[in-house]
Amino acid sequence: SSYYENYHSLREIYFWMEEMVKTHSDLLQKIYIGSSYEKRPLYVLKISRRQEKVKSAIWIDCGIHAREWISSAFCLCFPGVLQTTYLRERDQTMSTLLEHFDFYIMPVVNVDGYEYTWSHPSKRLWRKSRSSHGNSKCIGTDMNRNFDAQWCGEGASSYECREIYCGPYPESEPEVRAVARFLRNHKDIIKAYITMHSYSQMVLFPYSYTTNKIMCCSFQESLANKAKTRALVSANCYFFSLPYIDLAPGGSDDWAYDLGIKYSFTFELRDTGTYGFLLPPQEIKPTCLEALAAVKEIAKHILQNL
Ligand code: 0X9
Ligand code: ZN
Repeated sequence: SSYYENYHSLREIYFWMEEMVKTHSDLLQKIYIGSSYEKRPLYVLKISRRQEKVKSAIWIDCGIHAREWISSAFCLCFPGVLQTTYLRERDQTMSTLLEHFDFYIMPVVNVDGYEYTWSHPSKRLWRKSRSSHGNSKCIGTDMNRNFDAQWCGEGASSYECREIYCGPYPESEPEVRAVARFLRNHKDIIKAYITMHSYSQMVLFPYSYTTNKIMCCSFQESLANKAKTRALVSANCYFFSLPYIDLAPGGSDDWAYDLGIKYSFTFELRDTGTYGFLLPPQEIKPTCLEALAAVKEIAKHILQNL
């Protein structure tokens, strides 16, 4: 099986990024955006057909939650697919999209947590960062409760030991701060914010911090229909939906939306619970292809409505 049909350790991912930018220096750049709590570098890959003009961009991040390995697998396979379909076979949609958009891909946001799930087999289901603040009893902040969007309101916890701990203050996590700073600095060109999570096979849109439905529903419906008929290459259904009945403030999607990025989505990739976070490697490729198809649909929609 190919590189993209397996999960990879952080070491391998760093190495892969290095190799990718070396091999495709005409198309890929690696941007350092900061360092983690445990001082690991945070990188974003910029995919860009070198052109004179400043282009619009689409941001995709992966691995906000440590245990959601399929998320980072997506962020690796996207450039991988590009390498084959765009460069070799001249995929028409992809060429068109690359003519108009740059892509910013961040393969692992929560590098410390990801490493922890790999190096401590008994901690495979770790979710949070690995930071410790003050003399807190427990380690880790939920990065998807740490963004400055109704931070630590109902649906997050101010207790350090909870899985949904919001941290001591908004952007207390250096990884969250790095992402937020990058998005703030590029908010005029970034037209879509997409964040990959797992699991449940849904595409969520703001808000999660209030029950107000802001992006609902015509765009979502048309996209959902397209997704059903075209985008989803497998039989798997992704439902577009408002997140939950339960509130979940401090999330990156809501924050990006309020920053002014009107197309803001959280993808919950496969599966629906059979394997959950322990999704078998055989499912990486189909998951990647169906999510990629949905990303393309979003990009096409934005292009038509720029
Ligand atoms: O609760 C989350 O952070 C996400 N689900 S997960 O199972 N991957 O943890 C959903 C995020 C939805 N968006 C916001 N809460 N803003
Ligand atoms: Zn998640």
